[in-house]
Amino acid sequence: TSAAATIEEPIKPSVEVQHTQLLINGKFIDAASGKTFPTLDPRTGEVIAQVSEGNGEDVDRAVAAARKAFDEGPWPRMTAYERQKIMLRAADLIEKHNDEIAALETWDNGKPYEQSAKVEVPMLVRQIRYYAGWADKLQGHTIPADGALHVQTLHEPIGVVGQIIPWNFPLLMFAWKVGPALACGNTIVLKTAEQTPLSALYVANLFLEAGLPAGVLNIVSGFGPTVGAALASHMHVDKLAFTGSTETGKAVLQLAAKSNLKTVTLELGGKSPFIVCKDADVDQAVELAHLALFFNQGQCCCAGSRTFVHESIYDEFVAKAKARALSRVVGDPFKSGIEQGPQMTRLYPNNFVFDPNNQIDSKQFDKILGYIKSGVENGATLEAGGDRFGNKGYYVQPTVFSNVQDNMAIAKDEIFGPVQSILKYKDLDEVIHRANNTAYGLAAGVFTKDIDTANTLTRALKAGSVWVNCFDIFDAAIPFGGYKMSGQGREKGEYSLKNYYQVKAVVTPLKNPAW
Ligand code: TXE
Repeated sequence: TSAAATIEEPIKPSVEVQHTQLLINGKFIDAASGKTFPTLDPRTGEVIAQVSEGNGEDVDRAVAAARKAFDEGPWPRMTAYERQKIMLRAADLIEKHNDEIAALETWDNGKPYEQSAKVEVPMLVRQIRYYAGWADKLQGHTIPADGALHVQTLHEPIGVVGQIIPWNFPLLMFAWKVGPALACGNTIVLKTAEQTPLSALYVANLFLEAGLPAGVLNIVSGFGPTVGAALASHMHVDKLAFTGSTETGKAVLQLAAKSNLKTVTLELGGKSPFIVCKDADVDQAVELAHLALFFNQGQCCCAGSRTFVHESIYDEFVAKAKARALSRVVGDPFKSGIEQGPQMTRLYPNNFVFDPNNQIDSKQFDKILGYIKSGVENGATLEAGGDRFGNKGYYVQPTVFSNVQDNMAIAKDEIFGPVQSILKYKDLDEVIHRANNTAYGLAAGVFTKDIDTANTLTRALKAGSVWVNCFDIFDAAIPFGGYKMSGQGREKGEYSLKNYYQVKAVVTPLKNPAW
């Protein structure tokens, strides 16, 4: 890969954009203001479609619809089996439209089409089926309390759930949020990221086709300070689930506290360590560390963005990591065999007038290039990459730094791009201390053949997920979430359901305690 490489004419996606309006009360409708915003193709910065731009009034309308669908039913009062059947039908429809949905996702987000089509849409289907499976297995307990009492717990849905999702995995974030909320019988108002509004609208329409009653799933596209903040501070939203930056996570938590104390779950940023031990097979470790960082253009909250390598294999590792980054295939994500597409682009949120020459806010792209510059200035060794890729769109060369020190910005901040920082360590206690010396705690990777080393590290690392000799395993049943400032609560798996039901204790005196 080189800076001089040119990106060819973009391949035309084989899908038409069908849904661009807000989804409120079972109908696709214009925003109250009539306003729209463009969503961009990160390959070129060109407009894919104009999408209805919601505001506080639309949030009110959507919350009212969700409120009605919850308070008057039928959704929370349907049998669990009925809810399950609707979710399973939706999963079947999503599976049937796999390729269109994948094309939409890649067009809007820039991730490789093969990743969308073979991994992410199938994972969306798997998630919905997984949660459908839970719908009829949620049950309370009977509790042996002191006294002549019959005590039981009912697990009841919380009510109207507000959900705010980011742009890096639009469909998977949709699945992680909507799946457990629906299984537990809640109704939803979801805000997609302004960068990637398209795929969720398409999939939501399939839920309607599958028989989801009106008002159960509402989608309000738009910007954070308007739609997102309105949801977080809404008095009739009972619970909020958010995935995004730590900074915005703090803001929504405050809005929730200042309004109606809705419960909040947060999945935030990270700076996850990937620790390569001295006994590791270097070739395997290089490949896994490469994937841990570069997957999805480096735009993963759990990216293994601090690669700690034992000093005895450091030089060999760096040389091989460099070679692997140089061989990473960057290009049009619709092309077969592409490993890395463009970075996400973003728009100005407020009163912006679209002009392709000067209004694109290439925030992610500029942020990444800024961090690369800081790495060089701070004295890290640039082994590979270091600049944009090509002369069009928002592609970044796979970049590798060695001799990275803990206090450098590239080792401390979430870059959210294809920039690997390789750090050297001497012994286990030292690397445990350094790996944990961060405000984040989302994930960690451990690469070793030694069971004792693995056991020590898995217990010592302060992170919500520790992957041993693997990384980025996102099975529907495995919980995911952050320690420290990486979040609150867990998504996926049985643990996620706790976010979406509340427990009612029912106490009844026994008339005849003898029985
Ligand atoms: O995040 P935001 P951005 C990190 C990553 C990235 C950085 C900035 O480092 O470079 O955050 O990305 C909505 N009230 N992650 O700016 O703003 C917003 O519209 C309510 C990590 O995209 O947090 C979008 O729907 N909502 C991450 C969502 O929040 C608001 C994924 C996320 O956007 C709001 C994304 C407000 N005031 C970025 N402001 C991860 N954990 O995976 C914005 N939003």
